[in-house]
Amino acid sequence: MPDENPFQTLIELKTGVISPPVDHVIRRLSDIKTIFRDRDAAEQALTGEDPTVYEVYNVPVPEETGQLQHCTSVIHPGAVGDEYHMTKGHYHARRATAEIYLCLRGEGILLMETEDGRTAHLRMSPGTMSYIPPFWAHRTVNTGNAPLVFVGVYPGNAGHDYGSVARIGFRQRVIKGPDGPQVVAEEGAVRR
Ligand code: M6P
Ligand code: ZN
Repeated sequence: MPDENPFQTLIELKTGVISPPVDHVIRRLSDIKTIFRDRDAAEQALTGEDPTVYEVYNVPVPEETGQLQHCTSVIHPGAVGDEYHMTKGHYHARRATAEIYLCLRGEGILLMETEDGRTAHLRMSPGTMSYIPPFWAHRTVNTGNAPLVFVGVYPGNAGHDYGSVARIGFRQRVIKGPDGPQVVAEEGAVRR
């Protein structure tokens, strides 16, 4: 029996802000500094202000099968050393769950990989709708000069597993190359 009512939120397309106000997560550089390859550049950046790297606006929905989590993410432009601002990245705790990203603003690259070593990436720009299949870890990188704003939709019971990415790291990075953003293989061993 239905025990919930339909509802609607409004996304400000330029900023990604959702109203009425929803859960708001702010990730500052101090929270995620270890994800960047140039640790010295990260420490150097932290001697000044502690910049906001990205924000997530999460519409609260029960974490249950059948539900659809949905949120906006806003990755602010910038870099740590030669590496663009990016999200922590995660697998879904329930691995067999997919996700869709609809880009509203900005330019970016969606990095993906599987536990058995496959890698992929997709360019994001306004209007692109990217499909992250089940079992693929995902991390989003802002390669432009404006905020990268996108909507994410995923199963209610998917959950976030950050531990695996933190332990293993991502096999690909996006760095500033002479001709623009470059996707490069992570140097050295996969585990660190
Ligand atoms: C997208 C979705 C969210 C995720 C957010 C930030 O909006 O995938 O589920 O939380 O990006 O990414 P992360 O959780 O890896 O920091
Ligand atoms: Zn996800």
